[in-house]
Amino acid sequence: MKIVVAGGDGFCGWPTALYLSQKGHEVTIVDNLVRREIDDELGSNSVTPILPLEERVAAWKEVSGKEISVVIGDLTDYDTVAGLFKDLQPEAFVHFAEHRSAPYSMIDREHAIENHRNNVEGTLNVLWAIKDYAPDCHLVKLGTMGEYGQPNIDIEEGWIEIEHKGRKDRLPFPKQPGSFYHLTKVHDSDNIMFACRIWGIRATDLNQGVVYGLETEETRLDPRLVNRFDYDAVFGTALNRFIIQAAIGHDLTVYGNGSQTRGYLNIQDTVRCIEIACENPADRGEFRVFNQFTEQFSVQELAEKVQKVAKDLGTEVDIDHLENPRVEKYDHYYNAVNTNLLDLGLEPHLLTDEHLTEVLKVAQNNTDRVKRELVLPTVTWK
Ligand code: NAD
Ligand code: USQ
Repeated sequence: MKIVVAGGDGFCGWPTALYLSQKGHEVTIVDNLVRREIDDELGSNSVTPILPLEERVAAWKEVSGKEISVVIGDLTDYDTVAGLFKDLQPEAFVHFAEHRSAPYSMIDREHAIENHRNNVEGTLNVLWAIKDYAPDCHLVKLGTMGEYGQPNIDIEEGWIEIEHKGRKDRLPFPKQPGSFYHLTKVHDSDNIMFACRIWGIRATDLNQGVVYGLETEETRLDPRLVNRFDYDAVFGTALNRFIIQAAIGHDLTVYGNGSQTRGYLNIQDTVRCIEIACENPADRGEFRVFNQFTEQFSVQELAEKVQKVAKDLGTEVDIDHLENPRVEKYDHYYNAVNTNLLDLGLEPHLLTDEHLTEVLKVAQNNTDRVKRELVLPTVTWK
């Protein structure tokens, strides 16, 4: 298939582009490299030394013999987006290209607005360009499990059957997101659902949980293909942060009592989920939602797993319960459905000590790149 991977220079996008290319798909990466600019803004960096995008893609060609095309472009620029659809006529457009950090969106008013502008405007441009230039293209859009929040009922996959005053309907599942970033994903979902309904666009909204891990089969082929690995308190995510904290002998930073529970998945499953979505497109006019995670954990459980694996490797780390910089629920009910992707053939890589050990060793080999001052959170929700 001809597939565009928007955001293909990022943590999820890069290994996905390699995986799809390895599988024989014709892949074009579109990215404006803003994530690298944000590293400069925050004084941050990837723990792994990632090469510039052109060099990564050249290394891939050398290693695999396969070519990935690159367009340096911004999805908020409509001429760029329209040109992509006109020229390439992709069968699938995989859309990772958003600002994805909850703390980043909560820094101040300007960051909240820029987060909304980038994410909502980019997705609107993609929807209009599909309508105008490639109406059969399947939009595969990365949403987030965080759109639902933590309701006191089971979380369904996008839709819920409701009986109200004797009448029934299948309605969008209620959304209670926990940051301005997570809100942008809700707005995207609404806009995509509307576009499917009025224009007959085909779309799959992948409500992804927190992604952990680093390497995939393809990134392991050559050090120049290594994936990015965030650890700072703004872009680093829970489990990956704990692994890097263990590597540098830092206390594990559990926020509050650690009972906050979320859906998680291995980066190796992210790439497969994208393949499954692309190869099983939504129908014309269908707005399809898959919950993309494989297991549920509280942050306390994750910290304890990392603590144990670090100890087995000879490093003792403590778990520190920091005052929570966020406003979020503790001791809440959490049970989310995730059967759609399993039914289409996903075979999850579950979280094992072996996996944690592999990633911890990579972190230990790169501790000189970690800036300790970026580990503790400074952005608060209040
Ligand atoms: P990332 O920040 O590492 O990558 C995003 C990429 O998109 C970056 O390379 C960035 O330069 C690019 N980008 C951003 N705005 C753009 C624009 N306007 N035009 C062109 N390129 C742009 O993030 P990630 O971790 O790879 O996440 C990818 C997607 O998956 C995001 O939409 C995110 O919300 C979603 N997601 C991520 C996780 C996770 O744990 N990492 C979990 C759930 C959902
Ligand atoms: N947490 C800690 N300590 C830390 C970091 C996080 O206890 O050092 C806690 C948070 O308070 C939260 C949970 O871990 O309860 C998850 O936080 P996170 O930073 O790992 O994830 P989140 O902010 O939700 O965002 C990440 C990605 C985002 C994606 C989302 C999926 O950055 O792009 O949308 O995971 S989900 O969580 O399902 O919404």
